[in-house]
Amino acid sequence: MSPSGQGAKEERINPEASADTKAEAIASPRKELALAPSLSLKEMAATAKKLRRHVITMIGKAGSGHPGGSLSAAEIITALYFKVLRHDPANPRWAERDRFILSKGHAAPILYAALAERGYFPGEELAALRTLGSCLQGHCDMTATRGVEMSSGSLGQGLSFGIGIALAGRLNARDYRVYVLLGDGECDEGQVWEAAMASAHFKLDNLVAIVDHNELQIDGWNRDVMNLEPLPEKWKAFGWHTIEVNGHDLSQLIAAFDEAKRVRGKPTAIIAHTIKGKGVSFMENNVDFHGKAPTPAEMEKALEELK
Ligand SMILES: Cc1ncc(C[n+]2csc(CCOP(=O)(O)OP(=O)(O)O)c2C)c(N)n1
Ligand SMILES: [Mg+2]
Repeated sequence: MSPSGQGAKEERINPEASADTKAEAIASPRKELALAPSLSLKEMAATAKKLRRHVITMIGKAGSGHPGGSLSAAEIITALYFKVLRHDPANPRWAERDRFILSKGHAAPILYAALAERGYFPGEELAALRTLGSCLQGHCDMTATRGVEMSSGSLGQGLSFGIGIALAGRLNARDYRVYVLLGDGECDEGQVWEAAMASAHFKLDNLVAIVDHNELQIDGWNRDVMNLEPLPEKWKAFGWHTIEVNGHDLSQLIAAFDEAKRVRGKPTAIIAHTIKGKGVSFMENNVDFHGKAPTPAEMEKALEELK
């Protein structure tokens, strides 16, 4: 859709848009922001481990939460928040920021850990996970937490929300990008596929869906609950540029995000093969830790493994 002739609508959708920024965005290539810490892959791997330690400590202290799907996403979240996203923790509502939407909202602890490490709020807040009145609720609450873009937890909705933001970006001639992290079990939801179809229909090349493909959901293996395969072929058939990566390999993830930036005329799906509970031996591939906190003894053992 042409950005011209949309003035009245644009102002309604996004009153922050100014004529100057619109012209700039159209004329020049996307400006990256030099705010991301320039970390080596080794330092990023250490960061992912640090985020995992936060997840264990937060959920252990809270006595409830979802460790499995938080741990499987540690490298995905690290790649995004420490490398890929154009964002400014000092200005979470910056109009030009890339948007990250955690559609699998039960994995909030891994997002909170990254937001704290990037300075959206003090790290001490992490200890208040799931307590009454805390800014860190069990599932994402955009009204409570600085840096959270969407209230999520009811699975299936994040991609639709992402489409809205991606379309608004196009209407307002902004060059931000939109990233949505989905669970693979979440892909059982019909709304995901309606959104997948719409994203391709609208040729949203500013939209990236990442599927945390850890093969497990709440009740067991996907293949037993609802067979999803062949998952990459399904995204392709829905019109998406599709990339498969090892979701624990930061260089593969970063390369996939770079590739997605170069794709024109279609959205990109990154199928990230991961291990649920990754990094803690007794949680790995263990459905029991989908939504169960470690006991104090388990917490100690987990933190020992994550040293
Ligand atoms: C609409 C909806 N139905 C059911 C649930 C309950 N629920 C929470 S997590 C989950 C399983 C999600 O599995 P997956 O998307 O694979 O997440 P991950 O393995 O990454 O934790 C379910 C069914 C929910 N949150 N929302
Ligand atoms: Mg899963």
